[in-house]
Amino acid sequence: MGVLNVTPDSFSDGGRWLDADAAVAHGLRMVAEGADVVDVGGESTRPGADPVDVDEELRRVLPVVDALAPHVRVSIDTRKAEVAEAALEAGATLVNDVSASLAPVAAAAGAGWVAMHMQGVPRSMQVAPAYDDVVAEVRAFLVERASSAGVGEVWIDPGIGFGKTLGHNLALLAHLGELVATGYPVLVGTSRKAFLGRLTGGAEADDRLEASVATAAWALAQGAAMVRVHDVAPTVAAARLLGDAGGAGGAGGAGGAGGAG
Ligand code: PMM
Repeated sequence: MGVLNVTPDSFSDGGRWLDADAAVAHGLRMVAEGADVVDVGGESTRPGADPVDVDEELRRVLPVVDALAPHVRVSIDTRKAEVAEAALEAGATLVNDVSASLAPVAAAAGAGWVAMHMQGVPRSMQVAPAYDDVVAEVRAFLVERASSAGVGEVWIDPGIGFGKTLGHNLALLAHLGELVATGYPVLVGTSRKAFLGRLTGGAEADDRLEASVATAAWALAQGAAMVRVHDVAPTVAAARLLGDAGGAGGAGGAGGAGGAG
């Protein structure tokens, strides 16, 4: 899943694809590089981000969804029912839902749905994340949402960085197998995230490529069925390498990033 943020303020690519033509061109480039899905988002969910109103979010995403949908599976990354509905009408077929609350919208349209775990809301979620047992709590939340969704195609996502400390993120990655064991296909997004900066001695978002690819490969090897990434070509190369080596639980399966070579 290639990330396409049509926003002025996303943490790593904010402002780069705000122009619809540039965004579409970038989406097509990711398809050429091997993305199976392009995830279009018009509201940044980075820690501390301000919410965007519906009209502005629609203005950002709809032309891009419309232009990309004939070429690739498009997911719409939104927390708003109106935006999800309009994007599905424009050709998106997957709702990437960081609020884990839009199942009825996906169900009504016969679309797929990604339920992501988040503790709190983006504006304040990194202030004081707290869990007794992060893996058990995230797993229970996702299974509850997924099993009551009434949607045919449900993905679950631990929401790396969404109301989580470095320790919480690492625990979820280390125990990803517990999410895979639920039987729902697992999506994981580590790409360029802040915890990778901390692990690599303060690397800025643009300098987190190796850490992003390494953690994506780790997730695939643990059985994740899809990874959400900014850098499609190197991630597909890593996924193929894992597939060739027989080491990726998810890279060769349905929805795997690039498939096994
Ligand atoms: N991360 C971001 C946005 N949307 N969706 C899912 N399903 N999983 C994620 O981990 C996720 C997401 C934040 O990253 P960005 O600002 O680079 O898009």
